[in-house]
Formats: sequence, C-alpha cells, structure tokens
Amino acid sequence: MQDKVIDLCNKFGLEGDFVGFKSLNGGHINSTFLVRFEQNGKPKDFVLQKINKNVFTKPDEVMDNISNVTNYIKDRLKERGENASRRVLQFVKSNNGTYYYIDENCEYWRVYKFINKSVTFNTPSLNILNETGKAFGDFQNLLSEYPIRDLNIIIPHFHNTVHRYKIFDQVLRQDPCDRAKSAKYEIEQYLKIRNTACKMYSMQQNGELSLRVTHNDTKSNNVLFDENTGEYLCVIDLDTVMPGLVGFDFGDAIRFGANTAGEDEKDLSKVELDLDKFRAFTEGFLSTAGTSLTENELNTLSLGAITMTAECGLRFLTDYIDGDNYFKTQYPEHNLVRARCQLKLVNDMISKYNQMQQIVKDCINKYNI
Ligand code: ADP
Ligand code: GN1
Ligand code: MG
Repeated sequence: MQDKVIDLCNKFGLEGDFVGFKSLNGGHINSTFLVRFEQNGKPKDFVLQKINKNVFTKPDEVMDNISNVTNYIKDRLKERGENASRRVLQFVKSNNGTYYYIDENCEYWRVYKFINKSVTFNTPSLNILNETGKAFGDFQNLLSEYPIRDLNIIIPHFHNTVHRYKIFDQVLRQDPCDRAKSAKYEIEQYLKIRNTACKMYSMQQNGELSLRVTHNDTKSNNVLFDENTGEYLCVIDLDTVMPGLVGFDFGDAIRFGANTAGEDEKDLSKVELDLDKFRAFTEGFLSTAGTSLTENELNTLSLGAITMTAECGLRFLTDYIDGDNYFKTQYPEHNLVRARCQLKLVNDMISKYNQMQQIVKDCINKYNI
C-alpha cells in the first residue's frame, strides 16, 4: 500500500520527503489516510481519500460542488476579515488540473491539507456540542446567499423520507437474505412512524419549507475543533453538500450528538435524547444561523431531529434486510443494532417533542431571532 500512497501523492504534486501514512477511520463511506511529508525539516500533513464510487456515482460532480463551495466560503471568510487557513478545507489539484485523480482501477482519489492541532469527537461533551452547533450554523450563514441552482444533486432523494420508505417497501417485498423475520418488531415500528417521518417532505412540496445549501451529514465527527481550545474550526466531509432542508442539517446533528449513547449501542436502556445536549447544540446553532432562518424553519427544527433519526434508522434497517450493501459494518447484525438504537431514540424524541420545542423557543428569545 505504501508504494501506492506515494504514487498517488506524486500525482497531486506533493513536495518534500515522504515520511509515512496511516488510516483515519471513522466514517462509514470513504477510505481516508493521513499522509506525512517533510519539507525543510518541517512535517507537512495531507489527507488522501478514496471516494466511494458505489455511493458517489459521479465523483467529478462531487468535487465540482466541493471546490465551488469551499472557494465561496474562503471568499466570505476573507470578507469577514477572518484567516481561512484552518476554517475551510483546502483541496489540492492533481497534475491533470482536476481536484481528483483516477487510478488504474478507475478509483477516484483526492487530496486536501490536513488541519494541524485539530480533533474530532464521536461522543461530544456539552461544550463540544455547543461548538458543533455554531459550526453548522455558521456554515449555513456563510452559504445563505450561495446560488443553489449551481449545485449538482449528488445523491438524488438523499433526505427524501417518502422515497426512503418506498425503497424500504421494495427491499422488504424482496427480502433477498431472508432477514425480515429477524426484524419483525423493528419493521412494524418503523412503519408506525411513517407519517410523522414524512411530514417535512410534504411541507417542502407545499412550499412551506424552501431548499438551501445544506451539508447533509452533520455528525460531530464531521467538524474539526482546535485541539487546545475546543473551539470549532471547520466543517469537513463535504461530499453530500447539495440543496436540502435546514431542519435536516440541524436534526441529523441532534440524532448523532444528543443521543446519550453511540449510534450502535446495543443496550437500549442507555439510549435516549439528552435535553441538555439538545439545548447546547440549539444554542450554538441559533447563535450563528438564527437570523437567516424563516419561522417555518425554526418551528420544524425539532421535527427535523425526529425525521432524521427515523430516516437514518430506516436506512440502517433497509440495508440490514438488503444484506449490508451500503454502510460499512463490523459484524453481521451491525445494521440491525444501529436501526434498533435509532428507533429507541426517535421514540424518545417523540415523547420529548414539547420540551424540545420549548428549548428552541428559549433560544429564539435569547438571541432575539
Ligand atoms: P468519512 O467520509 O469517512 O466520514 P471524513 O472526511 O469525515 O471521512 O474524514 C474522516 C476523519 O478524518 C475525520 O473524522 C477527521 O478525524 C479526519 N480528518 C478529515 N479531514 C481532516 C483534515 N483536513 N484535517 C484533520 N483531520 C481530518
Ligand atoms: C454515513 O460517511 P459518514 O459515516 O459520515 C452516511 C450518512 C449517515 C451516516 C450514519 C453518504 O455518513 O448519511 O447519516 O453514515 N453518508 C452517506 O452514521 O450515505
Ligand atoms: Mg465523516
């Protein structure tokens, strides 16, 4: 693998002496490596990433969106008088002049600068969640005037819950691995919350909610924080940047970050919505994004959390029944375990809906939105 990594780095014209590389595992989709070079005695780190072609079928369109959006953010940060070097991902062009390189196996690779002294968190503290909220709120704010029509639709129907349920129906009918019988309870429960989970899609169709530039994968491990201060630096993992609903970006962050347990916790008694974490994220998010949001958007933030949790759990369950073709899994029932965990969480969110709405109201008042 080392020869391959060195060869790829050459294709991106990385200069200096190659020191080594290691895997940066964390996500369920791409393969990520940290590569170290030495230039004039100083270490220079880069991220080398193989884009998952099964998920991102048009990697050139992914890179088109990412380069346009990161350049736009860079300009906006400059306008604000902020130093962009650690605040936005900086991609490196390959020798072909594109932001990706296609290898002999037709795999797409990209390189961007590693942001030094940064960390990510899978189980964020209250303070880190507050910073995560600020990061995604600011992302929303920085891109609020971006012309969304110029963006490619990377994964059609990505957060279209109505469509996700249709795919679920299909996979269930086919039951290709004979797994449906082992998930009877979960199937029944996910069908029970179908209407609630599909409400925001209808609101979008009716024109009550409009599309914006959204990130679409707002987990706290997709934000880099300063290693020393814990302040947010930069939003990463930009593959799914495309038009979407702001409530879904808010909601997916809550799904992941305000769960008292991990996304794949087996002991369901440990899984619930932590309202303190919900408040910490909401305060951060509204402090940076608040004034750009409409009344309907503000009113549906809590429903966004319910929708994203139901949808993500449904996607895990669909993938389990389908034979684990989409998400990386570590053991045969991993997707089912994830689906159970999301189910417990979404039901808890539904029971805490009024409390979530009250917290959103408190924050609206606090920031005079
Ligand atoms: P995935 O699609 O697999 O989730 P990410 O782009 O989120 O891939 O990267 C995986 C991990 O690599 C991140 O959670 C983060 O810890 C680290 N990482 C990615 N990009 C950078 C960067 N520019 N600087 C520092 N760390 C990074
Ligand atoms: C995937 O790549 P990663 O792990 O950040 C998935 C998200 C899911 C998430 C669940 C392109 O994100 O939609 O919410 O797993 N990304 C894609 O952890 O499908
Ligand atoms: Mg990621």
